[in-house]
Amino acid sequence: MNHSKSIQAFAKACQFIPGGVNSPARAFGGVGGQPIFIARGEGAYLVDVDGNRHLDYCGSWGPLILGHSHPRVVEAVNRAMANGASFGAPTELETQVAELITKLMPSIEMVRMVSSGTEAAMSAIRLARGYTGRDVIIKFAGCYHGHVDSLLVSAGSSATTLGVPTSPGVPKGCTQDTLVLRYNDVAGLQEAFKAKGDTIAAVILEPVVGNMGLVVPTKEFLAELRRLTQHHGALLIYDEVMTGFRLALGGAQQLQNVKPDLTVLGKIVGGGLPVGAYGGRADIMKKIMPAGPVFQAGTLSGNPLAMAAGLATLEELRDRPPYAHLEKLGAMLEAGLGVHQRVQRVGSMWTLFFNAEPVVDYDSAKKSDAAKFGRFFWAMMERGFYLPCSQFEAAFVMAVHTEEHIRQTIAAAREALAML
Ligand code: KE4
Repeated sequence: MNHSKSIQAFAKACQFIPGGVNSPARAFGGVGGQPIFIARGEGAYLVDVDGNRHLDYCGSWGPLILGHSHPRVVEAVNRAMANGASFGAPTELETQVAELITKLMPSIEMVRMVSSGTEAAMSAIRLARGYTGRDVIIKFAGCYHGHVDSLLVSAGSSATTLGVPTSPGVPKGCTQDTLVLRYNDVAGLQEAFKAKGDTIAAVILEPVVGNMGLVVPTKEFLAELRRLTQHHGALLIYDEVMTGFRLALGGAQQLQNVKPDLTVLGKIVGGGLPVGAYGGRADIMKKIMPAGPVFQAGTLSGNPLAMAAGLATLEELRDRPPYAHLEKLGAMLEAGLGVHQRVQRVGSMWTLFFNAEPVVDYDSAKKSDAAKFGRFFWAMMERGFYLPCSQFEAAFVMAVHTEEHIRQTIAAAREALAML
């Protein structure tokens, strides 16, 4: 596969952009080589600047559950653009998106739009502390909630891929109230609440983890988490930036039958445009300014173009739910790849692990052979399949993928694995 134009594009980008990319997750740091520059997306495919077509399993890291350039989304954004990009004043479109979110995720009684998952997580943490009057936040090693100072501790995703799970530049003061526990560790959770229960403002987690690679919570872990937070007056925050509207129309909380106090959203809720959101119980959300004293603001929060893309995406998912199709394709892929390698999957989120053991937390995830994943990544790339460029990420089946796509992927993976 010829990548000469991508190589030129990367060299030029590196003159003006740190590392040549606007997010380290795209830097191919976990797989070696240089990033491919994309010219356009077409349904299930990416077309790069050298004209190579790639069957896409990254989907912009999750937002594009409907596939690239979905007609309903393109039409909605064009219509919105014709009316003007942004007003710095409220529009009815924002209310439509907010109302639809509350219908699709009943635990969300009120919701505030922001412009990224990071901003949503940061705001939810501030709100939890403002509402409870407490400071301690519990997160889990390997989970990633965006580059929030207070949560950039033992963070997954590209922080792990590039070896900085706790970043320089984050002062101790920002993380002194962040307690990092082991995912799926019920005893650790019980000890933490026994020791600090009345100081804990909230627990935030990925209810199905994508950022260690795909890790599934045990039922006991989720049940004890809900029981302990309720008992100690701490808030349970579900970070559904990746799982929201992906694992079910109502997200992981619908699948797990858990009612979190706050939910953090991103990715799909923006349909590929910059949207984050946080929402939950009305009594908590009413603490957010101007209704309450907890400050949060944003020039482009609820931006009309982003709202149009998000609304079109959510309405399409409501009108023609793709979840049975996504489950069927995901199960096909798991069965086909699982013969050769460990595959961990929930619905359309999956990770092929180079790891002899089940991956249940950050320690077990880090035992994966990331170098071997890198060789697999490039072997699949050369065969026309674009995977997330890290062992510590989830891949995504899109609604526009077909059974034939899955068969082609399994055949290519068999070949690629045989030559590693
Ligand atoms: P953003 O700020 O990137 O919109 O969202 C942060 C975030 C929050 N919570 C979860 C569960 C997330 O997965 C993310 C972002 N995910 C990564 C990929 N795993 C985004 C890719 C990137 O950083 O470029």
